[in-house]
Amino acid sequence: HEMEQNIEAGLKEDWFEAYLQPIVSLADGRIAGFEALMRLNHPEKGILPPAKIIGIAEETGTIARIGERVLEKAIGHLARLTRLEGTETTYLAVNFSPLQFEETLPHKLAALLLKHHISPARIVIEITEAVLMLDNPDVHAVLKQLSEFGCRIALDDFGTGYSSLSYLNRFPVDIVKVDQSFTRSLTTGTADIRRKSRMLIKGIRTISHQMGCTVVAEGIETKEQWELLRKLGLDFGQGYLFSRPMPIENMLLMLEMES
Ligand code: G
Ligand code: G
Ligand code: NA
Repeated sequence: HEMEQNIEAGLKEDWFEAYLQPIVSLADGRIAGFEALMRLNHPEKGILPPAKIIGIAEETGTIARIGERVLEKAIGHLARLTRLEGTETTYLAVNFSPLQFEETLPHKLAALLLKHHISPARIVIEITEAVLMLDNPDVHAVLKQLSEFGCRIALDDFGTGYSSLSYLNRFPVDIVKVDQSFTRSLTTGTADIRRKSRMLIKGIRTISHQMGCTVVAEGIETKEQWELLRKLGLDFGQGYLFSRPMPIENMLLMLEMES
């Protein structure tokens, strides 16, 4: 399989990168954190489609090695951003596949954080329902350990799964990420669809806040969406309106120009 060969070569030749996308406070647009997004940058073929790579890597089991590589890069990037900003207020969110919750993960993460002098409180572990649906006691134990270590847990793509709500009281979730389809339906489709979307988002926000979670909106592409989500009481947001995911060098340049 061609993609499997690309993945193996990428691991061997160090072509995997962690792009960064800012997560902003909806109140004032200021950067609160960054989400790391995996990219496989092939020297001849360019950036290969991440969703496809992750799908294949989850089937073949290489996702654990890829995840570790991306985590390493992303934490290195956070250390560079911290040196530029001179503060330790921003956080780093990293996506994790179900197969990455091995017993050794907390220890490996702790070692990386120590090496880069980063507090665990600045790390957000992004998982989807797929991780929780496994209902695997070992996975739960690792999540609990990470949470006790001081990392926060974010539930990604919220509202699109089978039983999103039921996970909020059974797992140590700190952050709810409202799927980008909700953001899109706020400003597209009939007036009735848009009104119902506002009600759904408001409901998710109320439940999440009552459970002590902060709420992040995904896929914000227009000022109108930003304004609506802010009025609906969501805390943070990310999307092309603020910035596309970009390599660390571009992010450093952008932040330097803004300061
Ligand atoms: O950034 P982009 O939209 O291309 O990402 C496509 C999908 O891949 C998204 O669902 C995203 O959550 C997932 N993804 C991106 N980076 C990682 C990663 O490092 N690990 C895992 N498991 N998934 C990732
Ligand atoms: O599943 P997750 O939420 O991690 O997916 C993030 C994906 O969404 C990434 O592939 C990222 O590139 C993409 N993304 C980020 N911002 C936007 C946006 O404003 N619009 C769209 N369509 N995709 C976005
Ligand atoms: Na994510």
